[in-house]
Amino acid sequence: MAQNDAILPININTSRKVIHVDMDAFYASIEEREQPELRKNPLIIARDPRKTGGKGVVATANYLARQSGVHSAMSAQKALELCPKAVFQTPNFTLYRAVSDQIHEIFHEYTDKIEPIAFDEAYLDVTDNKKDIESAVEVAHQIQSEIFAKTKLTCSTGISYNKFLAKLASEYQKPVGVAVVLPEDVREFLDKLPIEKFRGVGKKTVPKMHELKIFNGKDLYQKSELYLIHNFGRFGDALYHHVRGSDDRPIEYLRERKSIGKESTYNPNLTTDNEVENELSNLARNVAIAMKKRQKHGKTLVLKLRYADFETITKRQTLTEFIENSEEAYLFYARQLFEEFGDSQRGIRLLGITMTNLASINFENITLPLFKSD
Ligand code: DCP
Ligand code: MG
Repeated sequence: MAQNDAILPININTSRKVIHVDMDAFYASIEEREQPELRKNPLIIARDPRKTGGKGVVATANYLARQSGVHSAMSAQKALELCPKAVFQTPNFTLYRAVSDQIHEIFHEYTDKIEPIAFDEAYLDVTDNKKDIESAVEVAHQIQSEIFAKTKLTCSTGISYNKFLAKLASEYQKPVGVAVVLPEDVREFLDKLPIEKFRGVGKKTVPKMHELKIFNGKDLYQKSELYLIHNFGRFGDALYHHVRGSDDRPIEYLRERKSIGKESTYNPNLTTDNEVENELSNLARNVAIAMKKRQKHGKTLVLKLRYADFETITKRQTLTEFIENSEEAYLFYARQLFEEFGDSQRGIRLLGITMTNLASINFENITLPLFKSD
């Protein structure tokens, strides 16, 4: 097929700032942190094949074990043959999940636009970040330092203007790497990249690439869009764009709720403290249910009330600790605010309780139950 099909200009959006974070030898590093004596040995995270009759696969291995050729997804038996001196450690997913939550909390200090890929890996869109840091490289440095300070674990970060390049960058200098791919460096960076490093080019595609004499980014770049579509279908089109440094996939983040609340209007108006107490209790219960559903707790409770004459006031109570996530605790603080600022005799047409200053509940910041245990 001809190589000189009409070249359609492609628009490359370089305005975003994307960081890809990937923890180094994640499970293995956590186990080494917990048991420092493991560090001297090749360490394989898998059930010991000598105890399972040879079953099981390797989740990951520390860098020492990797020197013997051990890698993720290999059978544990094969890993043992390659590295007989290795220590085998059964994975502890509860612990890894908790560390993952911890690093996500750090990400959230910078942006809520987080797309998790695995326990230890995420894309962050820091174009507009919460700390107003102009440089994405600076954000990446800060995240890396903070992760290390809080977890004693290292990660690698890649920074660029899209996901495809950011991920390649994070792999570029692993471990403990920070690599940036700027628009002006894309050509040089991708030209020399082996074809198997391109996203989606796996074991099955590599032989076909080689058949077509495509060994690296430079070879790929020479091929026309039609040629690549002809040979690889839709994936060929993606490759055509990627090798030009174009990738418009957004960071697919879950929108985090900034607050969780419930309100009700009353007709006729509430006119006694008893009625108010009952309604606050209903609202507190519903807020507690909604908070539990989203696995959140918060430090601020906001009481809203609207009087018969439509005057509306909101009053808040902020604690230094997370407020216990229960109907009793919410009712306690809402009642306190009402006693201080409310007046049932004026007639109340609306009440609301909202929790803000939210965080995800994890093992580190869980509040001890002061009101009751359930
Ligand atoms: N994992 C797994 N099975 C796989 C691949 C990975 O159970 N086939 C787990 C173990 C890893 C974690 O996911 O620790 C993260 O995967 P990575 O591919 O990021 O590997 P590592 O973090 O272990 O090493 P690297 O330093 O190469 O990122
Ligand atoms: Mg990793």
